[in-house]
Amino acid sequence: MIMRQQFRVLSLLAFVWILTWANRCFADDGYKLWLNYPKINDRALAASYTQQLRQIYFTDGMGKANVARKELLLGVAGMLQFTPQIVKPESAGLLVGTYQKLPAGVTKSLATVGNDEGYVIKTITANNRKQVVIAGKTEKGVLYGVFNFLRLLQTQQPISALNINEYPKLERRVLNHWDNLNRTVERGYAGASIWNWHKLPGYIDQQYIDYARANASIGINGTVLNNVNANALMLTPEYLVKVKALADVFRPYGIRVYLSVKFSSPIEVGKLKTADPLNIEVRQWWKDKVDEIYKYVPDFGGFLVKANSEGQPGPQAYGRNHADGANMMAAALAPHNGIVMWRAFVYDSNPLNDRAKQAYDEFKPLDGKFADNVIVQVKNGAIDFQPREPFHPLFGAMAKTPLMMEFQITQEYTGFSTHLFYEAPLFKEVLDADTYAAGKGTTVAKVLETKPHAKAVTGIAGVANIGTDRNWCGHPFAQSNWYAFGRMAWNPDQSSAQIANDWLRMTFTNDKSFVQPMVQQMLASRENTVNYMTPLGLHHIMGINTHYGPGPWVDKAERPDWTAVYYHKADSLGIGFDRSSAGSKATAQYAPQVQQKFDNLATCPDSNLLWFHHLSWNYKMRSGKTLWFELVHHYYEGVDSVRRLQTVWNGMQGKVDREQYMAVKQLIAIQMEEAIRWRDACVLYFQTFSKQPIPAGYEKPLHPLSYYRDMQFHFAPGIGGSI
Ligand code: BDP
Repeated sequence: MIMRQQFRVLSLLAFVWILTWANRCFADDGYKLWLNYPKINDRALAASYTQQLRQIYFTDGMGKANVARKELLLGVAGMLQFTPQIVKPESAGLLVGTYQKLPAGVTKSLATVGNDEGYVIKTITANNRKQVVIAGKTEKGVLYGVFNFLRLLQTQQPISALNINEYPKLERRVLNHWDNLNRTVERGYAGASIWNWHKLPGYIDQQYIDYARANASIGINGTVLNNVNANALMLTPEYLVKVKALADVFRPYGIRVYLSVKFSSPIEVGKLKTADPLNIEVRQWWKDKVDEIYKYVPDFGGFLVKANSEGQPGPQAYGRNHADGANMMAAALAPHNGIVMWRAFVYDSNPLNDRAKQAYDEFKPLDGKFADNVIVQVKNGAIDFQPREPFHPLFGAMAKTPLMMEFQITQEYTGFSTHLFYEAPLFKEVLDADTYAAGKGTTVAKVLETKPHAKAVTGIAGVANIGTDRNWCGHPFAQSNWYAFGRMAWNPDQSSAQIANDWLRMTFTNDKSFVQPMVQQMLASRENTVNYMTPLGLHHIMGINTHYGPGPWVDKAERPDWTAVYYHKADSLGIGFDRSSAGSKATAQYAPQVQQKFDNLATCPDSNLLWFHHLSWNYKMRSGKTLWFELVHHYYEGVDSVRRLQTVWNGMQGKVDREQYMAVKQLIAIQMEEAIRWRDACVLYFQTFSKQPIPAGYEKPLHPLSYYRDMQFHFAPGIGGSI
């Protein structure tokens, strides 16, 4: 008898062990992103959801192949572990569909939605019970509504009194892939390009479908498939048939395909002698090419163009301007409702006294000269996606031209995919910045949302951080940047904290003892990196070419504005780029209120100080410290904050999946090393000018400056080129 009992206990233990082991083997590798629908263990909550969702009604047209229906059922099966019954509207706890197809009795109790992509989710009382209705104006709206509803379940919100009315504030919410045809990704840190051009169009990878699902879940509705440093081959039938295959996969998820095009394509592909935008043959070539593209992809979105920038061909080679170039393509696209996203990231000629002024100088005179279907895509700041930049002056200067924001989701300048850097606060800082263009309160977000003319389109773009790494983005937390970009593109008013909170719950766990401290760490992470890389307004002091690691000493490059010394201007007297009215006068590109704020040392924020001013090492800061001391302090604070992050994360063991836990733990250790390297290299380098000691109380740098200068990083990732 005793033997038998012992045997039972032993078998039970073995069973538990096998389960635990199996669980480890099938650990979370991050592939499912925030669409991992784990079982809800809170019994009471699961029971209340189950009661509401047991019976579902889908309107006509939402048959088994409908992607919103599939996603909803997938989510319910995962979180609640059952398959709902599909019933008539009267018997349903949840009704899902487009307005016009829902029973009139139901729609009459719903508010109408803002636009074609909008939806409402409302709990109503009808047929003697509570019914939840997800109603979209169009099928796309329904899809977005379903994803929002799933988010409520994923984040364990009550659904008994819902009254949600949502619509996107910006129309074109697109990812820009800097993916090359040979599958390298320019500034990509998560493996190769997910587009397997060689196997397309015959082979549709499941990852394409999951990519579309993930994008739709956060409201992204467009994707530019290829690098802005474009290869003209993209426009040949060989590739267009592949583009069509991807467009067909994405269409049900409301995602349109766009292409980056090379300005010289008429020469390279069309064998013409010129690409002059005013040449009749060239114009005809683009028209014919665009007509051809629409035969493959009837809902093709349009072109993204990098011209006369970093060696890319453009209209200026023919004595024409950006508007001439953009309008030529716009004319070809207009009959199909396609658009041109023309980039303002230009700095082709001599940087003269300040590269930061170039885009404004070239584009401001063209305000109002662009065709109706052109939108000018402007990077968040005037230099280049630095950890911190003041908002780009063009946002306050183009009243007659639709402008589109370009953020960089991939972490080219913010630690590749090794550093935990949550970008939402960076996005938010720029979106909330006041341009004063049409008086106080004309924030950058408002500028983006406002249509300067009736036919204008609005939009926002993010340079994608996606690759073939199993977890898509390289760092588990880099997924939060893809996620946050989508959520903020939908509604720039959302808070970084709310988005972080949702993402953490959906990706890892609803456990508050995990979520709350990690929201704080995510929110702090942007400033942490600014501190150990480029505090007080410093910028562009990274390694040359690869942009990896510190390189404040870089003083030789093909062009002066590719060096670091051009930007920090450290000398025995002080440090910083004088862009004030007494210097390069870049501040004059802002509205007078903003200009004054940045010009005046009393009002210029510390965070932008050395962006706008060259100050002596002994300049007295607001804190009372000298500039030198303050600078050192920020570098050390940056490293200390990574230590804090490390401690908090170490305490998360057991709260999240082990594989994810270990991945982040190892990455933070690397981040720590790199943060120390940034700090030590920069402090030692700037010390050669300040000639002042590192104040007492700060740990000594690990190595002499020469050690950091001599470090080599062969094959650091992310170098692409237009191949
Ligand atoms: C820079 C990148 C370069 C891109 C360029 C761009 O280093 O690889 O081609 O931006 O946006 O930051 O065109």
